[in-house]
Amino acid sequence: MSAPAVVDALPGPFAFQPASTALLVIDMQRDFIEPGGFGAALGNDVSRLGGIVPTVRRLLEVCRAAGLTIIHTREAHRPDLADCPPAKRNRGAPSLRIGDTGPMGRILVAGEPGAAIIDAVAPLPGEIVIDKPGKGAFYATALPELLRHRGISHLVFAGVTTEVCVQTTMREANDRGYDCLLVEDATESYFPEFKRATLEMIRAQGGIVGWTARCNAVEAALRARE
Ligand code: C5J
Repeated sequence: MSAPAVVDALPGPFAFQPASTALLVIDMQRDFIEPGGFGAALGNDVSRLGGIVPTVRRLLEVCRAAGLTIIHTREAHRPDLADCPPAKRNRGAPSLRIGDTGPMGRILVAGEPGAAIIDAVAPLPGEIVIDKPGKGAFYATALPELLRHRGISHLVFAGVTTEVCVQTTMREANDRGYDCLLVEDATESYFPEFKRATLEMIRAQGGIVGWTARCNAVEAALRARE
């Protein structure tokens, strides 16, 4: 077996073999990043999220070149909303609820313009795209089987939002035995304090949920193997 990539991470080095590692890019969708979507309907300033797009794009390029499995997720429901619990749809007081029609089509519904991944980080042909009805990507999806069939043991995380779908999926993965790295500058939240707290709680107590590192550190680790 060739030498692993070793990332300068916190709370310590994160070592992985590209062939048994997947990059999970969580929910880089118009509904969260652009005005008029789900994030905005919940009252959030969505402009913060656009700042990570160049870094997510760079991370994708680096991981593609190194041969990692690339997986994109979308939070998206069936058009009949059969997979959207009423508790989720009725929560809070958004200006538009899941399934309502907004400027980018029906909110968080698969196939609608708003549910699409933004062009700058769009999946390439052949990359895996998973629609998930929950916050966590392991719930009610084929992700567990996909990872098992490919012999994946390590996961690198990017996407939005840090403390909701990214953290939920990372915790699901951690409990299933995956070693997980969250790329600090390739994830964002509507709430900077929630992002900061999430990064800290993930890597606290010796990495109780996993590791964190900047994109440059992942890139340097992969280049060192070349
Ligand atoms: C949210 C997500 N924030 N992708 N979804 O509702 O984090």
